[in-house]
Amino acid sequence: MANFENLAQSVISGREGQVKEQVQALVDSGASPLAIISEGLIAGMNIVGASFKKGDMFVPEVLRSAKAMSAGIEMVKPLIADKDMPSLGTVVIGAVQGDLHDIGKNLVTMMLEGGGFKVIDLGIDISSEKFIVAVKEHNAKIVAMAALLTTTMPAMKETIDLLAKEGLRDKVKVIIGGAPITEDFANQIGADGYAPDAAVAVDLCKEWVA
Ligand code: B1M
Repeated sequence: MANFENLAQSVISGREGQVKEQVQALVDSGASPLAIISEGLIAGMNIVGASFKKGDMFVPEVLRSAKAMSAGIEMVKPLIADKDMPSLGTVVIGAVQGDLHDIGKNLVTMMLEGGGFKVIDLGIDISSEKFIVAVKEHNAKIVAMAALLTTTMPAMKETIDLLAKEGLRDKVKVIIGGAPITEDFANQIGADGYAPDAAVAVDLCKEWVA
């Protein structure tokens, strides 16, 4: 029988087909779409985040869980008015200008969505100007930048400087990450935070909106 706990468990196991069946059964039984998301899909993903942080789950498993969770969310989304979708706020994310690596960024995106954020994923090779336009357009609370190359790290500072120039710096928090990024570098360029992995990124963003 489908219940929220079983659904959360299927997300944790990354069983997309099972997630879809259970979501459908819950919808058919009259369960609230919002409860399906928060008590089933997101609840499962929160456990995945915690296990990943402890080193009990690894990147491929997390990606599988995130994909299963997203498939479930896509099924219930049409049943919920946009304004009622649970959201902790909007995060604008992208790989900075010159950087084409997106596996880690995609993982962070999925984990943030699983954590209850609305995420605008701008993609790769994103200029400072594009980040600014997106922050304004989506009234974002958080800007999340990823860089995997030492040569693209300076683009993070350029975006932070442009946020300040546009009078937006006090309105958004900036989180940065990616393999070559360190806490020291984040401090040096004036970011609000750094996360070594996707689970810590979600925790930090949640702290900021609490
Ligand atoms: Co590239 N590459 N690559 N590459 N690549 C690295 C990064 C490199 C370290 C490999 C090496 O030489 N050992 C090296 C960089 C060296 C340096 O700058 N010091 C490198 C290079 C040199 C290059 C090219 C220049 C190669 C060339 O063409 N000569 C070129 C550059 C392209 C460009 O970006 N302009 C290039 C190209 C590519 C591919 C296209 C082939 C491919 C990318 C495919 C894709 O992303 N769709 C690729 C890959 C796959 C890698 C490696 C092997 C793996 C990266 C990865 O996806 N890791 C990488 C070597 C390595 O890192 N071991 C390498 C898995 C991923 C889950 O980890 O992204 O670190 P990661 O994400 C982590 C954390 O960092 C964190 O969370 C994740 C875990 O939870 N995190 C964040 C990531 N983003 C975050 C954002 C946050 C918070 C946390 O908040 C916003």
